[in-house]
Amino acid sequence: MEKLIITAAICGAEVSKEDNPNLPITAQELAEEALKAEQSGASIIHLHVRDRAGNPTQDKEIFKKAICEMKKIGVKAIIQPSTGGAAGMSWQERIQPIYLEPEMATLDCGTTNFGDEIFINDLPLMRNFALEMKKFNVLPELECFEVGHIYNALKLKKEGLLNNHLHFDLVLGVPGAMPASIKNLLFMVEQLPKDATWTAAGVGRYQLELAYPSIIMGGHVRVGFEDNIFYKKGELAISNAQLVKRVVRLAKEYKRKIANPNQAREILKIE
Ligand code: KMH
Ligand code: ZN
Repeated sequence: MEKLIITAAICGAEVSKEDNPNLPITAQELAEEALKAEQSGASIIHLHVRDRAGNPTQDKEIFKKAICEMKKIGVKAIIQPSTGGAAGMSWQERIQPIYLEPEMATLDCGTTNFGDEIFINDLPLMRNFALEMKKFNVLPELECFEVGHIYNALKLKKEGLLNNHLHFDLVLGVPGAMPASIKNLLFMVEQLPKDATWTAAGVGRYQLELAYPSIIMGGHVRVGFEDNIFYKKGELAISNAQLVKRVVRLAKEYKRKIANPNQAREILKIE
């Protein structure tokens, strides 16, 4: 089995310091959190950023500041900005980090209910994002919140809008979207092309529950405050690194080795 890529989704757009005071917000906090997550075993940092008030933003300059700070303190992990931002943002706002030419970025593969909101990703938006990512040589992580989203991604591939390697993130457990269960994960994995790679991201307590089957099935794992702020029931996580370390321990039990950032690049065929 190939080495395990652990993604740390360190901040997200929906969680606040009131929910978990350990949430990183400023460029410096994000950088320190990313470095600790990487030192604990993460090889991808999925990145959202916040404005001065702590609200989600897709401002290119704020992304730039956080990424520069990360590089400055020695983060070697793949930095993967979000192009999802927060529900309700315009596509023009969301697309901004692509123009920093990161190695990777998310590409959300379909419209979905997102709690009380609607997260809009129609095909014209997806085509536009895919085209821009192709132009700037950014590897998309194909975010699928529903099984039909996989087929939207495959449609983009058929239309020639995606690079050769396909990497999916199967996000299960968002309220209003595909519930998190091993059966649903397996069903989604069965729809993927054989040569694709995939990560599972379970929301809330399902973060841990989906980590086990992903490790065994040869997938990869995403953890972090974006999807889950607890270490266990009633106990807030103290850091993203704490959540990463638990996955490393699990992988060890299953004899699955952990990919370092360059090994993750190899697996994802990032040049
Ligand atoms: N915040 C969600 C509405 C992504 O990063 O691409 C979208 C999201 C997905 O987080
Ligand atoms: Zn995200």
